[in-house]
Amino acid sequence: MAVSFERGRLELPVSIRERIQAAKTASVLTGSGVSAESGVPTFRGADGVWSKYDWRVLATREGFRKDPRLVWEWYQLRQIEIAKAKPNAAHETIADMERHFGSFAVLTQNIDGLHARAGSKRIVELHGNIWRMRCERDGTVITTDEPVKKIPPLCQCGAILRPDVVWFGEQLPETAAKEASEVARTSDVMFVVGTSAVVYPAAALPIIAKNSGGLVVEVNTEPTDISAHADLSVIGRAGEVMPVLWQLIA
Ligand code: BV8
Repeated sequence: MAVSFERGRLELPVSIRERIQAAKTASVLTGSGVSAESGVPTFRGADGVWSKYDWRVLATREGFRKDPRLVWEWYQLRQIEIAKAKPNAAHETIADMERHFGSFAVLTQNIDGLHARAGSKRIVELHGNIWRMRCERDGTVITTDEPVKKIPPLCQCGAILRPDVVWFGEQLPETAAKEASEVARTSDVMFVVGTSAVVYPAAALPIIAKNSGGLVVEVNTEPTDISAHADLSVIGRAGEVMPVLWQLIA
């Protein structure tokens, strides 16, 4: 069922509200759309990142091997942008929601760290984190809180460090993938916020939740590939919808 969020008003069906209020376990799957109102660009859609940059060059291991400097320049640019961004009302509402349910997890495809900055505690980072870099030779992992200075950054073993993110064609971190599937299987309700649901295996998580008997509530500015599977699909901006939706429930 699709409902639109007009002039700050949301018609939440009683059956949906009651199922969420009765939920013991809950999860939120987020994509770049949840950070859009914080000024972080999304990937797809009209002026998305992939309409300007070639993912084969910038978001694959082959691209990094070919030109680590270029890839680091792109991640440095994004670090500078993300450093200026602040969590928005959607991130803050999701942090509030965690305190309400017995068991709660944020499953994010985002690498911007904004959920943690908003106060969320249990976060499964499916695609890594832009503030971490790692050495593929000796396993060193370095966390920074400011944009990388020297490009490309070197490990003390001499090898070039890479961003600790998941590129296309790379497996998700095993622990994150396992935990996310377990969370999806056991969620009485999964909120799916700001993702186009085209990138797998993350996009399969709402289907796993649905097939396991969970309620799926989507919040997006437009319909997506999983809208047909959602019990409720709210068309609106996450930063505006999430606080109102949560107020109707909590
Ligand atoms: C894997 C890096 C096993 C981090 C990203 C061919 C070769 C190799 C692999 C594949 C292949 N074909 C298919 C695959 C699998 C591939 C895949 O799914 N491709 C898709 C595109 C078809 N997946 C993978 O490669 C994954 N690994 O499968 O390993 C394997 C191994 C070998 C071979 C095969 C398989 C790894 C995927 C991770 C890729 N990493 N980025 C970074 O730099 O950020 S991709 C990128 O997409 C980000 O991670 C991002 O998080 C992710 C998903 O995008 P979204 O977050 O959903 O963002 P998007 O812009 O798409 O959508 C935003 C949504 O928000 C929109 O719906 C919009 O309407 C909405 N919105 C906008 N504003 C708002 C809003 N909603 C609410 N409020 C708003 N204000």
